[in-house]
Amino acid sequence: VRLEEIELRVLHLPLVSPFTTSFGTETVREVIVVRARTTDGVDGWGEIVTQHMPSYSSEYTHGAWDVATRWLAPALLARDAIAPEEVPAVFDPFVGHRMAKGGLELAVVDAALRTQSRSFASYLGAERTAVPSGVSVGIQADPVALVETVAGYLDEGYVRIKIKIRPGRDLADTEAVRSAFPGIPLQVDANSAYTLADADTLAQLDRFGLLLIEQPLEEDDIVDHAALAQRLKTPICLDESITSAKAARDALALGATTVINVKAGRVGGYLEAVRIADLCEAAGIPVWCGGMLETGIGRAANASLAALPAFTLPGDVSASDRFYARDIVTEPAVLRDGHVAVPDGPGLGVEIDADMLEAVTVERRTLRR
Ligand code: OSB
Ligand code: MG
Repeated sequence: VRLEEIELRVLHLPLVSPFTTSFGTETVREVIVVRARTTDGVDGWGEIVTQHMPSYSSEYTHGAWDVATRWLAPALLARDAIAPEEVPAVFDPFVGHRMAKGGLELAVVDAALRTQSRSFASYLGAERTAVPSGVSVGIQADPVALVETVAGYLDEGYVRIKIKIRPGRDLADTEAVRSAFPGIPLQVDANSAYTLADADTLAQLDRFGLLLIEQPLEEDDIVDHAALAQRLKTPICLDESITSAKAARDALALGATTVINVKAGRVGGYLEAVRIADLCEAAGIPVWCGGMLETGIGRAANASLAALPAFTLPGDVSASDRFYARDIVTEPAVLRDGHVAVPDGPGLGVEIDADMLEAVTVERRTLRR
């Protein structure tokens, strides 16, 4: 495609309930939406999944905004024409900022695929038409409230529950959910809140028959994760640490992880995410699709990614209404029989709700070639 302009918007989307993790509480999802317009007037959409603060990773909204408007978008607009597969090379001179790169890449891919009337799912190699849907449940006021919240999601049909934990809110919370729902597929996510010194506490999670524990230690604690893996029966699944296909290969080689959470934003885009899925599939490592409280844009893209054969565990691909009363797309993801449908229309297969997009935009910038 030949790009005419790139528009970036910061959105503030209210959440239906506060989302609490070991790193903080969010009540409004601050996120960046990208629109890439071709010289033929076709719009492609992407989403930069940074949050307000650099707390999940070093990236955050206005850091992404700066690098995208100052460096990344101008580099795309300087190209005469560009194919989706060429985007990573255009971004290669700029170190890091993977979420910013991933969101811009998605907009270019979407524009190209809409031009060709081809779906994102088929472009990625998806084989399923719907994906099993798990839900990520934030830390609640107490274990009783947590059990109530989980019961609500199970009633809706979610096929796998993930609860957030942090020091002091781990064993009792997990025990409460496990004893209320003995048979459900259950996993926990620590978002880097522990150190190797907590190994004894984390080993006590073994008795709850968890599918996995997600990212107990810090992003660069690869060797410590390998040491922790020796002390746990519960499989370790890295999230924050897997920043690229290379990082995934290294973590697997060192025995730091036996399951991988793939998030396109964290690894710099969907093309790199597919590479990670491919290498895990070749190594016999289970993979699932993580989430970053995506709007309908990223949610459609995640459903397509999760439909690849390598994705053998249910992902955090929930219905839009788990987070938002109204989405910025006209046909938000819904839960049906525990599954979310994989869009099959051109590009991401969703249309933007222009009124809603406008209503939640708090900042906007357009760059032209
Ligand atoms: O660690 O998976 C995570 C949300 C924001 C940042 C990090 C994480 C999460 C989630 C929510 O767990 C996943 C979702 O979008 O449903
Ligand atoms: Mg996680």
